[in-house]
Amino acid sequence: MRDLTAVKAALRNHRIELPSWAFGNSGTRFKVFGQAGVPRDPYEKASDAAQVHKYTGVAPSMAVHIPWDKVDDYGALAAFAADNGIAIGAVNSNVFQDDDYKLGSVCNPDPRVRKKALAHLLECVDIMDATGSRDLKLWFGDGTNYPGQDDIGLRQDRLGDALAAVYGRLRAGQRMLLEYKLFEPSFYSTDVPDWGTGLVHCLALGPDALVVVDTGHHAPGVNIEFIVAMLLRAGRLGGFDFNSRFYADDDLMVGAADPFQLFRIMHEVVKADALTPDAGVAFMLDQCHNIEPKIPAQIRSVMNVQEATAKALLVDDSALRAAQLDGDVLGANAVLMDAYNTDVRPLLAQLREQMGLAPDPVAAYHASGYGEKIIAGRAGGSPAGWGA
Ligand code: RM4
Ligand code: MN
Repeated sequence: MRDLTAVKAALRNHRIELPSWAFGNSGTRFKVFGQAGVPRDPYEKASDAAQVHKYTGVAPSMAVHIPWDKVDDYGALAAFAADNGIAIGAVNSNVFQDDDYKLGSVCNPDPRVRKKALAHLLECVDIMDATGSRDLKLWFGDGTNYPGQDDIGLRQDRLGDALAAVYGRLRAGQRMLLEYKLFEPSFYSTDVPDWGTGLVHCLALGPDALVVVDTGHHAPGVNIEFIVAMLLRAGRLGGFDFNSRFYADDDLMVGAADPFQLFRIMHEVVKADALTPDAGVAFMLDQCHNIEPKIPAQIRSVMNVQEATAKALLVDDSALRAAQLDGDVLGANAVLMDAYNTDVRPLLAQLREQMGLAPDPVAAYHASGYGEKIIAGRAGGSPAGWGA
């Protein structure tokens, strides 16, 4: 059992980044169910994200997605966020929603389309300069639907060229986070389908190119914590896009489908001493709240990450190591399960009180009246959404 003061200090310093798109309307390809009070622009998204930070104390930044969060003056957006107690975090590119990208973006066989996609990625770096963001997060929907449709190797060459151009444009202190996803929107081949492909590209680029693990982007049954351990060993884990899935890329609340998996992932992070902000792992949420209210869902998600992290911090490392070295299979497993089965909610409630926060963030949010205020105040205009 770790020293509880140290556990609380680690939880207090942990930072979780919120996605701007979680506050806008979202849905499936069947239907987007609009909600009342949804932000109409990135400023209102930042106000909502600030609420999540206000009640959790550990979510001081909001990632943006371009062009969904396009504004005239990114410096002004960053200043507005700062006035509200948060920062603008990772800048996410979007090269998957333009008619030109039907056959891909940076891997497209048409050089005109590749050039257009690259220009967008470079524009995202300009935005980072203005917002002071450290991370550029790249996810490509590129791929093919039919065998023979395009050349797998040539597409990798095109990808490598684009990544090198973007990497070369980064300034000191800026990083490129490359995300992989098994399938969808492409169904036969995806150009960055797995962590191996991501890592190969990052290794070719340089030390500021790192892999992002989106927990919803694997085949069912994949041992995600193994991937996390391997990327940490290689010094190439740039961060997480946390969410949970029952089937494919469901983008449900992290910790909802499989809290044990989240604990196992956080156990690898804690073992590698990668929890503190200076370790360089960005703990981001990438979720959509299609049927549930968005701000409380984000608060709940932050709490779920905190609970898994607290349990991971409670693992008795020396007992675990002793059992492992003894070949004590059941003993080692019992040490891990003891930590997982600990109810950490009282510990987290106590920590929040020590941080000057309400012990129950969801209840405190509901009591604040903010939800009613935005429903009344955001009546006109068009609600933000992901426009699919
Ligand atoms: C993608 C990927 C990206 C996210 C978008 C919304 O599937 O997960 O990280 O920016 O969805
Ligand atoms: Mn993601």
